[in-house]
Amino acid sequence: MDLAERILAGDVRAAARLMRMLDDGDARAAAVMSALHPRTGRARIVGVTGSPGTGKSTLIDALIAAFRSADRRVGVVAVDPTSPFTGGAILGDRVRMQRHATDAGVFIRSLATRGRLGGLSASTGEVVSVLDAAGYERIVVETVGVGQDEVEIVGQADVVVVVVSPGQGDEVQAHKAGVLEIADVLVVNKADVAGADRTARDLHLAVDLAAARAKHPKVLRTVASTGEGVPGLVAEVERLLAEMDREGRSAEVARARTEAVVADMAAAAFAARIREVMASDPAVRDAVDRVHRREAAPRDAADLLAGRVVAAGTHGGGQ
Ligand SMILES: Nc1nc2c(ncn2[C@@H]2O[C@H](COP(=O)(O)OP(=O)(O)O)[C@@H](O)[C@H]2O)c(=O)[nH]1
Ligand SMILES: [Mg+2]
Repeated sequence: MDLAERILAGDVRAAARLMRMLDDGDARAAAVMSALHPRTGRARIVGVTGSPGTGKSTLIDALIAAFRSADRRVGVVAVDPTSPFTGGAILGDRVRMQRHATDAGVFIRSLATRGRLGGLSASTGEVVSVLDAAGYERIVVETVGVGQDEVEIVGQADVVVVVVSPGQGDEVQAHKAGVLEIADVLVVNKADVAGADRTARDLHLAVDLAAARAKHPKVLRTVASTGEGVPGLVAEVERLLAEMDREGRSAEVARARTEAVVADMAAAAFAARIREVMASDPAVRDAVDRVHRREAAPRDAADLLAGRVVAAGTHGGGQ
């Protein structure tokens, strides 16, 4: 069996291998992705976002267990811009979710953001596609909720879970409008901690005040570290997914996701070409030299560079 066939058969190692190839920019990955594409589109994406430390990773660990007991295969993509390559959060998440490490029905992948197009790592969409093709029915994407990332995840997830915890009062206050706009479900995690009641009350109030909006998210309480409240969260997520299917909204979200994947890919292609043209085009090099000597402004060289890249297209060489 070739790599695509192994992935379609649900082979975890084959999926991991393709993801490494994508990370490394291995040119052979593209053909495998193309072979997988017709067999994708079944997975549902659950975005989990919120400030650092609210308990998202702990909650996802509990969610995995809940989805598994309902016999669903679960993929997790943790996107953390604060951990560029190694270290803290990524290692922490791995260790935290370690108890699922030997379960072939669970696949956990940590990605660092590459700082493109609003926060999600450029390959998040590809990783989701690989998991989708490999038969993971629920894919949970964890992003740190800081402005842009939140906005980005909304366009790509079927259901967005916003996690808040007590003691971030002022912050919740400040972001309330934005949080309400993107949340399909609001979770007050750390319900075991003082102040949880107040946080939940504040959110309820805000939801009611914004009742005219399209979304009217439920406010649920969880204790991620013990699993308390998690079955209720899973039930609400599944209810929302079923409702979307009935109302035909799943297709719209899937279309938006496709658009984001294509845009990210095009952006990556342009970024690669920019570096190539910068290094190889004598006129561009001259322009940069003039900027360096303060004889021209950076904008002049950037305009020239952009023009040369567009004129050459993205298939001029490399990639
Ligand atoms: N008391 C309490 N602590 C929690 C709960 N959920 C998570 N934590 C702790 O909060 C800290 C941050 O959790 P983490 O999942 O890494 O948060 P993330 O940054 O949002 O992913 C960790 O020390 C967790 O053990 C909870 O429900 N109650
Ligand atoms: Mg985390």
